[in-house]
Amino acid sequence: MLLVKSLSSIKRKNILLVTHAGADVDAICAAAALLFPLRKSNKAQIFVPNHIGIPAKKLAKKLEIPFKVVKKASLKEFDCLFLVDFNDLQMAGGLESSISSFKGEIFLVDHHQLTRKKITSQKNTLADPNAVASCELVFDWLKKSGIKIDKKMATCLAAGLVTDSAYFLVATSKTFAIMSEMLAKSGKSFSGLLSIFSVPRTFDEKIAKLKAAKRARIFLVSGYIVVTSDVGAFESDAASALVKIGADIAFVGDTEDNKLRISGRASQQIVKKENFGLANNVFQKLPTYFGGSGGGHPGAAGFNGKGKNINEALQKCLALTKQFFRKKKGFRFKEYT
Ligand SMILES: [Mn+2]
Repeated sequence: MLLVKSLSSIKRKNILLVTHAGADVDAICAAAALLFPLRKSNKAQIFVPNHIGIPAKKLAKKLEIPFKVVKKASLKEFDCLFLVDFNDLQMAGGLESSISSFKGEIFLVDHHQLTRKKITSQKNTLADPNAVASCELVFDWLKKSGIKIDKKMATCLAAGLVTDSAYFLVATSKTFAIMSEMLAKSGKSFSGLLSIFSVPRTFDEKIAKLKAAKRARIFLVSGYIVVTSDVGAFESDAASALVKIGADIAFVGDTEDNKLRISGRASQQIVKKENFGLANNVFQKLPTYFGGSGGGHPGAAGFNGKGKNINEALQKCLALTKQFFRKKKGFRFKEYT
């Protein structure tokens, strides 16, 4: 089933593992679960481009996962790269150009929707958009390579599964099977595992979510509620919050210094029942209009581009959503004011 090369055949190399910019728990954990075994017969380290998310940073500190946050770096000293939890080079932030000019071997492990531009060969790619987390794929890769998963690696894999499945909202039976095995191996209780990366909501996050709700524009698209809003920070948390309180799809964005940023979230119901995907149907199309890059998953996606007018960009998200539903029976549209 897995065609990718065995990890145990990689020896005496100088390896760099790279997460996506702003690494989340799944990204840093997938990288760590590869780092520890690879380090036994190679030199290996982790680079996180640009910045690291707060829960991921807390977890890395607690589990003593070594990593370096880098804005830019020459990668010439490395024999091979492992790109973890992304397949779009623009998600590599400041390392984008040094990765694209890298001459050595590149491996890729990821579960985001695949972009058309391939970074490396098929035989070095372990990518599956149906996997709940990159940690799920790393688990398969370790097993296939006959590598023993120790306590710390198990803790990492379990943490990545919990966070990227949105606490099992999008889990499959496989997620639970791996979770059960990893949690047992970690020697932790479930709440003990959560405490490794949970951070209390900050004041700013709470205000951002409430402001997003206050500024929301509410639309009816066929039978579904689509909400757009703008807020200066925590866009993705705000979009999740809007879905929690009733939206089927939420687009939340911000613009600053001619830079556009939009986060989208969609309910599992709309994803499953309508086969709607934020990455495919909306976010991967935004670069045509505003440059930059967009992608992610059916239920969670993001976009970074250029522009001063956030309303125009949010309206484009709405228009693309309408375009999807217009092809279906019983199309209706109105705004609730
Ligand atoms: Mn992930």
